[in-house]
Amino acid sequence: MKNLKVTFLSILIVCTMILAACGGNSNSASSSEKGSSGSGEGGKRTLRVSIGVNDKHPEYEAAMKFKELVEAESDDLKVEVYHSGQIADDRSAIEMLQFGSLDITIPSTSPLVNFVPEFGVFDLPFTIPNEEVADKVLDGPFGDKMLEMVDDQKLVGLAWWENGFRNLTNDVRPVATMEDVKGLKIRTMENEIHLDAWKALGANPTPMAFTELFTALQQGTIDGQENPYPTILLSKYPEVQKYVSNTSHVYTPFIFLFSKQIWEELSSDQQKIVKKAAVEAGKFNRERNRQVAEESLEKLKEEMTFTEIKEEEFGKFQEAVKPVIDKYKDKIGPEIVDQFLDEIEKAK
Ligand code: TK8
Repeated sequence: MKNLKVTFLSILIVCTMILAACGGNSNSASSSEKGSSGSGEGGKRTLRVSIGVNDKHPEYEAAMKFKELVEAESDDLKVEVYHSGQIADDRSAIEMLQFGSLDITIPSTSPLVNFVPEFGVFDLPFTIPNEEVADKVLDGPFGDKMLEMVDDQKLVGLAWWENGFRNLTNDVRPVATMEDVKGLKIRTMENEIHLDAWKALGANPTPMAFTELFTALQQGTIDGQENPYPTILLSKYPEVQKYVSNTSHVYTPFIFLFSKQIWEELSSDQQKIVKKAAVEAGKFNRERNRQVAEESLEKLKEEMTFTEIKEEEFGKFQEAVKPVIDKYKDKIGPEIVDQFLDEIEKAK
């Protein structure tokens, strides 16, 4: 009996060693056949893209555009798009890229703060005033610098896509003033700046992955949430929320991330094709997202009670969150925050 156990164990060890030698861990992102030259071996490969929003969302449309552009340019690269967090929520998807068990994810920048604190600059409320300014800041030197900043985290930042301006919905009361926000149990992304901002506005915020949000709204474990109009409409929040207000309290970019480990296995031609497609699909995404945001607001006004927040009330919201901006300036990096605010002023 003992001999049998020893034989079995030695077979097991040998198998593991063989597997390790050919680097084939079962959940490696994409199958590859070694071949062409470049910065990596290149060869045939299927790139898996993970996004959290569903297949009705403009981000999904753009991910399919990315697939189309890559497959048109390359015979070796195939792209598979997984929506609705089928593979993972934003934060877990970023971790999978770091391990090389997923190729691409295009999350909101807010969960990325848990990996690169400087990205908190995009969570400072009431900073970017409109989409034109957002484009100038993201497509300028500041945007390039922030894309490079993920490098230390085994990630490659390739392009800026758009989630958009976030607006509050809830199921308790219309929100026209800060007074109306008091005590509302609001879900925020997993991001301490958002948590502190909503605390400063008098709400009772709780962090949660996007994949859990609809169920939490449905079960009433939370009163409300905040997202751009396309996400509110296309995730069917009018079915579980009565009130929506144009708080537009922060602009959230989507960032196109690639696993560094896998990136370095691509040939330089393949890297060029993927980069070009990510940027082009990003432009398509922003345009399309703005169109859908306008259409979504019109539909939301029919399906929910829409409350317009008055100019003077916005001033009170901005005043209330100022201490949050001061509090996180050091954590994010004063130089980064100053450059960001300068770029915004220049772009206005
Ligand atoms: C989707 C999320 C979503 C974000 C959120 O994965 O979590 O509320 O706005 O778009 O990134």
